[in-house]
Amino acid sequence: MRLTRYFLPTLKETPAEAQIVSHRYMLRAGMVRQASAGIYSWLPLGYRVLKKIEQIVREEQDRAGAVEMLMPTIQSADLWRVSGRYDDYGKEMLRIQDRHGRDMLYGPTNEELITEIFRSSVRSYRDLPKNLYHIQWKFRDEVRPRFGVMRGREFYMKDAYSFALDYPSAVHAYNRMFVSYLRTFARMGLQAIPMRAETGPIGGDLSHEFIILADTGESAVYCHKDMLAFDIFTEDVDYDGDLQPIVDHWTGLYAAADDKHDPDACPVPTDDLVEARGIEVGHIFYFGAKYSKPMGAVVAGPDGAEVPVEMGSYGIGVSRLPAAIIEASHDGNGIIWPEPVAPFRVGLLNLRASDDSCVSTCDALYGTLNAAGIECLYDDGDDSAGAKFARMDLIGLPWQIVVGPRGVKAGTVELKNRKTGAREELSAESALARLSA
Ligand code: 5CA
Repeated sequence: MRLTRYFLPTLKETPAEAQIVSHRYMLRAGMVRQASAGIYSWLPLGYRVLKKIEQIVREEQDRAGAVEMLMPTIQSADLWRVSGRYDDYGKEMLRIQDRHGRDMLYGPTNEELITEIFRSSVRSYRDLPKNLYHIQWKFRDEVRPRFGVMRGREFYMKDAYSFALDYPSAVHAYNRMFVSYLRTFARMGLQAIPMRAETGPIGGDLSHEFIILADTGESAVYCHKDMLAFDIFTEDVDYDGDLQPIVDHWTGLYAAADDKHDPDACPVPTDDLVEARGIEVGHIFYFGAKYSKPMGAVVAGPDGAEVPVEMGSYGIGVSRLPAAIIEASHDGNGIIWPEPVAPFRVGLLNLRASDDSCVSTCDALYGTLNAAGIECLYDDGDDSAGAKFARMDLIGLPWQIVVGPRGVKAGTVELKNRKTGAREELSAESALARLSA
């Protein structure tokens, strides 16, 4: 992509309303724009990151055996009256009336709708287990939307819903999502710590939040200090096999979110307890028959008797993740994207757009990068070198190839690694070989 054709409205000034670094950088790097309180437009650069994150989430859900579908954003209030949550959900739910005076709502989550879909189509235990997910916009009229997309009112969530015949197979479904979350966040370069958590309006008694430690995190969290030394989980897993040992390993040490932490009953000695702040990037729930029972989602078991299905739900804050990743990976000059979620892998900088030899070197490199499928943002404009360096550092692409008149004469370009800051003078061919490796 040529920068002169792109839409990258970066800001020099730090926006006054942004209190945390991810919000500042997302605004300054031209990733998002606020449309109204807690509601954002995703500009091209931010949208590329969102799509990359969404795709990683999708691949790991599919790998774990979940099946993708799409439910609407607007739901009828009727189903929510059956589950009892129409009143329980309170002011966070955005209620709407259509022209016929029917009560509708903008879905804050989808337990009711998916249970209804399941109920109307599945009758026998032979069709179980199932896990259905979608990635869709949600709306919660948060009292305090803040920190940009971190706590929005409209936000993008992956929500999966599992259906099982009995408790053991419901736990297996839960474990599948637990393990797939470890892999999902690891692929984004994040160390997510599973922590025992309250279930709030979703319900149930077994629940884990997946937390990224960050000073700016909204949640106070507590865990045994040895959890911080756990290796990021990248193993291949057999999702049909016994996942309990993996879950036991990750839940064996104390880790709890604020609402589950009781200082008087904490089993960890003070010296071993880490008190920190964290960002909740995912939350999984097992809630048995909380929805299936009132909504009549039953199947005939092996003995012919009807039983309500055992359910769980599993959320990932897809639109929160770009901000969480920035909180975990930045420096004073800007964002440092981990490669798998970077909007482009390479930034190509022509330091002298008026110099024919710089232009031809850059154009050739750009062509080769495109042909090799290496995503490249080519700064082909005529800003000063300083402005180009600052912008590239701000938007945080993992690699920069810098082409200037002196290097072109000597037959070299500069390859810079954004994360380490390491720079190397080398031929254009060697730079390409390095990126293709
Ligand atoms: N139905 C369940 C699981 S599908 C559910 O809604 N869970 S949740 O309420 O915990 O939300 C799932 C994830 O969405 C959270 O872990 C968080 O990462 C993200 N999320 C929740 N509220 C917001 C918000 N206001 N802004 C951005 N992300 C949010």
